[in-house]
Amino acid sequence: MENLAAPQFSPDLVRLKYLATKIRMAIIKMVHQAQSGHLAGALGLADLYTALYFGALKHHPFDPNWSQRDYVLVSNGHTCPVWYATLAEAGYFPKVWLSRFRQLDSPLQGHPHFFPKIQDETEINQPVPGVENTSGPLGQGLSQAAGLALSLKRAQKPNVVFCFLSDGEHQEGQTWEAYMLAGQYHLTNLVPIIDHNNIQISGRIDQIMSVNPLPTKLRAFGWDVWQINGHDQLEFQKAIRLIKAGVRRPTAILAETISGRGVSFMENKFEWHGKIPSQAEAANAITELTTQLDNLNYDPHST
Ligand SMILES: Cc1ncc(C[n+]2csc(CCOP(=O)(O)OP(=O)(O)O)c2C)c(N)n1
Ligand SMILES: [Mg+2]
Repeated sequence: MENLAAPQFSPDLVRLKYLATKIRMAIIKMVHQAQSGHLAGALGLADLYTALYFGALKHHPFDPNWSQRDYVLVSNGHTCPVWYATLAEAGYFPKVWLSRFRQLDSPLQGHPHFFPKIQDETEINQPVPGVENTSGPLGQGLSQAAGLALSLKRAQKPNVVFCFLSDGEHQEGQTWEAYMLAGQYHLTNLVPIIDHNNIQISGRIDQIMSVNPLPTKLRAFGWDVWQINGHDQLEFQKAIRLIKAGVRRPTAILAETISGRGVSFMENKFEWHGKIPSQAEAANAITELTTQLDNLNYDPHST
């Protein structure tokens, strides 16, 4: 029987929404199980991560170091539940790893660690397939990404470097040094993806120390800015396609997002930046997400 509640989306979009909802469920489970971690930013980024890894990115999950890949670096490391859940969903490593998030002997630490190769016998030093940089101290990731993009450009390599950043990180001076360098060296192979959710750890960004207007500031540093709805996955994929096709100046994607997206009682509330849900809250969140999944009426085995 036809599901009358099912929204009318294109088949591609239904698949992306299905994957993003599954990833949100994994995020809730990981943080609740670990009794530690960051939910709001991770849930808000699920649509962007899904759109990137399932359609826009040049990559091979089974060959993470493929020389022609696009690189993904993450500067706002506390949002890593969304990165780990997306990498697992894409096939970079087994999903069972997610259940050991933030455990002492787990490769999936609370902030991502990059190991180029196994350092010693201890499990914690295993590289996480797909993780290309270490993060946690905010404000550093764009410098890592700009250095990588500059070296790729000098070697005349075509790889593109994506870098996820939070809006809170734009309160850090080092972020602007990296924009300045990339503007000066015309790094059109570097694509910052800014999570503009207007929350940080203890309140609303515009009330604590506003970073706005970001487009005006970025343009002054030699950048073009594409402002998108961070939950419109097809708009995001289109922006990436156009940037990859060639741009006049380095171009950043400014994604307007809703923190906690997908769980009604977490949306737009800075308190959920790093709060751990109770048993009842986690169960309610999973119930809401399950309803969203059911309403999509998507059969993952149909494609
Ligand atoms: C250099 C540095 N200072 C402080 C922190 C602690 N901290 C972790 S997340 C965070 C909030 C920053 O805001 P944003 O990254 O926008 O958070 P979100 O939108 O994901 O809640 C802070 C202050 C940190 N990780 N690194
Ligand atoms: Mg923020």
